[in-house]
Amino acid sequence: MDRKRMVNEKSKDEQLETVREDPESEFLTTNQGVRVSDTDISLKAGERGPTLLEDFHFREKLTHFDHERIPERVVHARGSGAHGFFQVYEPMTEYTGAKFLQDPNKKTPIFVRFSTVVGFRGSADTVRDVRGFAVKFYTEDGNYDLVGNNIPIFFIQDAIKFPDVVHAIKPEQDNQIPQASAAHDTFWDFVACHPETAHMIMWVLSDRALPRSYRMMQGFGVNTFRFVNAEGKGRFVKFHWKPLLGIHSLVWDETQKIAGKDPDFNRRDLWEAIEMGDYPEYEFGVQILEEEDEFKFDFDILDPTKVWPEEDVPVKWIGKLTLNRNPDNFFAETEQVAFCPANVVPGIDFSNDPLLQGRLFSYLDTQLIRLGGPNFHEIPINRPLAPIANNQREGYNRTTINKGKTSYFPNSVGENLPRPASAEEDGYVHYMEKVEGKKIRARSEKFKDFYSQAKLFWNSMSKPEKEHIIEAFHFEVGKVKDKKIRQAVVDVFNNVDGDLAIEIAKGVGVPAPAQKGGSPVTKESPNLSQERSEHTVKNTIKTRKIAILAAEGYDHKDLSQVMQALKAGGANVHIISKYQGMLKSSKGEEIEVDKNYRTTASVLYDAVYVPGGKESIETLKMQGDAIHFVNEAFKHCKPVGASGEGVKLLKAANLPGIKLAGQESSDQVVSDKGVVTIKKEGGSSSFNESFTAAIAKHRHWDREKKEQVPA
Ligand code: HDD
Repeated sequence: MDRKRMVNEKSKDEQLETVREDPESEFLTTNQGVRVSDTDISLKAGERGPTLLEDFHFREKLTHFDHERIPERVVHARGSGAHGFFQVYEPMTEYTGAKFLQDPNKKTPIFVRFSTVVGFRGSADTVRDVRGFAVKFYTEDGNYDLVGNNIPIFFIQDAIKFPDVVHAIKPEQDNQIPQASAAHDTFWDFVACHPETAHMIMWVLSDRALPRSYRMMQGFGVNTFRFVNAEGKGRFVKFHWKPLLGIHSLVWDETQKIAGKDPDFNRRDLWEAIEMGDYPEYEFGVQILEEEDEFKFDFDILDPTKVWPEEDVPVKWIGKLTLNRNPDNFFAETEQVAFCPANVVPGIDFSNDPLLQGRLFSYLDTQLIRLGGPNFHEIPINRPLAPIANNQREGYNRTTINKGKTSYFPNSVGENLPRPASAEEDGYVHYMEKVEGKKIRARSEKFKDFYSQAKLFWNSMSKPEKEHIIEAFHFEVGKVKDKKIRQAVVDVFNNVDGDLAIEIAKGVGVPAPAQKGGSPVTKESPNLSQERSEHTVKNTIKTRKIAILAAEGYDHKDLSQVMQALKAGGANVHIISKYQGMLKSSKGEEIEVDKNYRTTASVLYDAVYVPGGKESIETLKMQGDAIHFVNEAFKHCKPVGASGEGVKLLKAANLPGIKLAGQESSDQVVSDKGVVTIKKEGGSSSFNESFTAAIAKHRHWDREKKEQVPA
């Protein structure tokens, strides 16, 4: 008897279709299916009389509403989901028996949920935080969950400390302040008391914690797992996701402003990209380590606060994930989806990483309270495509109607079924690792090196990235009220890099360490840096959002040809003006305004362009909003372009240290630190090329005088 079902790209969608309801095709009914004749006025004893208990529709409607909330996730409460599929590039038979990693023609359905960690369900998207990157693969062998983050390491080494770190970082227990932020006393006290956090803190204070988009961030399995092939040979692995659009971040000032202007920024970005057919794609990578190499490194490969530097263990890119469908219902899918790192399929196994070992317990446990009992695997989004057959019965919300007499094994009444499967029949057989040791509460010696990789990370950063980390320390630790904690943090980071500690101290009002310290590590690993990483794509403007500022009397030819060039490169372009509606060009053509200054802001765009048109520019020069738009984009190191009269708006904005088109011949493009200008109006392919190249770079950090801009 073969328990297999064929799985293809559509299988999950088809399964979900069986429970979808189309609201438009039905009369309004109660939950008992009785058609309702009035849902606006409750049943009363007389027009002005009391409401009657017998109004079953009223009672059902309110009762249901009263019970509509379930507990939010204790961490990762705010998230956004999407459907898609996964395809492997070539058979991975040598390394793993996992079926979904064998056939390049097979598309395995997946559901992904991206999340922030600390904030409540309604908190803003763009806070400084780790992002969750959880993928559920609906494989023919059952569900496989890869529950990762966008940072490859973790705060702590042992799961027993998870409640402590989460309590410390969440809003403080007496007053529930602050929301979705690590910038408070209890968290930094935790850091100072736990130097094992040093490496993770470097990542969390880096640009990694401010992703421009879920579509532009990496993902990591973090823990060490195992691949096991059909012969039973095991190898250690670490998992990676790499976005095909490159790895890009926001800047801190921008994230704070976006949190007010559009708290759904990342959620909206993901939703809109999928709606527009700009399907996010990520390559799947594995670092594979032979068992005999387990002790070859100066770190312990089971320590989740350490990376395996890509220079030492290269990433093998083995497949691709595509997100191509938005959920139909946020609650049913994104809220009720339940991930668990213990959900593995034959060919994938665990390591003794002590953080992972605890995770294997915690997720199922948390779902029991969050989703109200042990039957949450029956919720459609969680239901595997592989058939379920076991003797587990009953419990809250059981929907399966198990037929037959028996609910135990072995049995003679029910033909001894369902029975365990052998390895040949795809039964999951745990990897037979030899383990011996005393029962002991201890960690291995190499776990105690807390600083070498924090220093490796610091060494690998570009200059602007280092500056951002220092500024982040100034913000986060500067908000700590207790001076002792601020000092203790400086002292911890003096073990990483003495100069860094001096810089932190300078910003947070405590003395630099008496003795300059630091880890002796001099090595660099460029792929740890977003700016230096070979994974950071800087040759496409696909899906970038570009603002065009214009007013009545704009130059239509100028605007249209730049807009067309940007659209041809795959960018999304918005016309922005004081009022929505139609704008008239200098020659009478018309164009529709997408947003006005009240409904948008420069922080919601990747670049800004100002076309010519004398009258339009005269108007814009008198609008503080337009000048501010340009200034703010400039300050956030975004590409800024202008042509013809448009250059005059940039002049009025007073961009410090920037050369604009002026003296040159009219068709010469002037490109200075991402500010691209040309005197001529009406189109130039060389302008389009330079501006496109500037946008593809995403940010231009070399604007040394940007601090002078009052935005
Ligand atoms: Fe966790 C949720 C990722 C350590 C306990 N975790 C959760 C989610 C992600 C991660 C992405 C959200 C899943 C979703 O979208 O529903 N967690 C990680 C990573 C970790 C990690 C990459 C480090 C390697 N987590 C970790 C530890 C524990 C937990 C050490 C406990 C011992 N995590 C949980 C949890 C959550 C959770 C309490 C909250 C909601 C849920 O599980 O479903 O069980």
